[in-house]
Amino acid sequence: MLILVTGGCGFIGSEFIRWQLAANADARIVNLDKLTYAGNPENLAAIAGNSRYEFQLGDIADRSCVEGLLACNTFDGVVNFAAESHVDRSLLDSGPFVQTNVIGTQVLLDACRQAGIRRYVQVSTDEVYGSLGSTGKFTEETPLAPNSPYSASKAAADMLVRAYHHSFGFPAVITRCSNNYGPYQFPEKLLPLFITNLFADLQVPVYGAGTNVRDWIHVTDHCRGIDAALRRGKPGEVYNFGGLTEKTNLEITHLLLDLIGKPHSLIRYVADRPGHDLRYAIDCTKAKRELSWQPEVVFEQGLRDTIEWYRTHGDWVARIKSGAYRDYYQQQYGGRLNQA
Ligand code: NAD
Ligand code: TDX
Repeated sequence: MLILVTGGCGFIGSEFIRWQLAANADARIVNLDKLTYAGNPENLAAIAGNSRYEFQLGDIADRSCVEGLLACNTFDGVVNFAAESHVDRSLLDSGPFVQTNVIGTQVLLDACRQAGIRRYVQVSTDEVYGSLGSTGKFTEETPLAPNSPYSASKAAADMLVRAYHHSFGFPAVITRCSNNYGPYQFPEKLLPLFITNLFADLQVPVYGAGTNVRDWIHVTDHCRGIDAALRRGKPGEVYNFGGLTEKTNLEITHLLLDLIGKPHSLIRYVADRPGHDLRYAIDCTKAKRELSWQPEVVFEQGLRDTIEWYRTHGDWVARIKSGAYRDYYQQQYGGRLNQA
């Protein structure tokens, strides 16, 4: 199976590629990535020489690039991970979010439709549903009510995917997942930011009172779900994935402090995120019933393993923080970075 993965140098996309190549001997992958600040080719260093893997530098919003790639290959499926993914950045400047998450998805959909792609997965998020109160869970029928520019751009992309299926019969499925954790996550998101700060004896900034609730899922469970949706998903359908692990941000923070062995005085309460969604929780009955999928990683063990990964990959974190992975890329790909 030849799969076009977009955004494969990011956190979840790189896990999907590593996992796919290891789990499926017939899988071959082309990874189209623009290498934004979040795209790190070092995440795929372990498989860079694999004959079943190919990297292509490019932007999903660049029509000629995407059409050219689809003309040169006969893909059995496309998985669109490429996105601006950080809510706080979207509050500072929503422009890149609309450009990649909305325009990029539209360009990709058009090109895939023209090329006759037969399986397309749009990797979306539970944040498109908005915020829950203290009870209830998001189902695939929950109306979309995105609250941040990030989630609004993801919801717009979902609506385009839905419309391409409805209008043209384009064989797309949408997956909506809760908060991922695991290795290789860019250290701006809650878990890797707090873990790496604590290793350096720095304070951890808890937004507001820390009472907001997120559902946490290990990135490998998410990737197994995406693979199931790619291979067994029904065109036009939406599938929710979650980790069945709801925690307040303060619970997560205390857990990290205790597991890493640092004093609770390192907690620093800071101004709340504007429009901060209170609670996310996922009902993934449909994925269980129709895709035979369920989360497998136990949160406490997954968190311990993730902390250990960051402990043993201090050089990876240091290179990200210094921007040095761009030098690595220049060495690997002969300076084509400037074309991005
Ligand atoms: P990430 O920020 O770690 O990686 C994004 C990747 O996309 C990077 O490699 C980046 O270079 C690439 N990219 C960005 N713009 C591009 C463009 N225009 N063309 C080609 N490549 C581009 O993101 P992530 O956390 O791995 O998330 C991947 C996907 O999963 C996103 O669509 C996100 O919305 C979704 N998602 C994430 C989570 C989560 O908890 N992180 C949860 C649910 C859904
Ligand atoms: O410094 C922080 N302090 C803090 O209290 C950061 C970075 C976050 N938080 C809070 C905000 C959220 O309630 O922690 C929670 C998690 O924040 P993020 O890691 O930024 O994730 P979130 O905003 O929940 O969005 C994530 O999950 C859904 C991903 O970034 C999205 O890409 C995904 O779609």
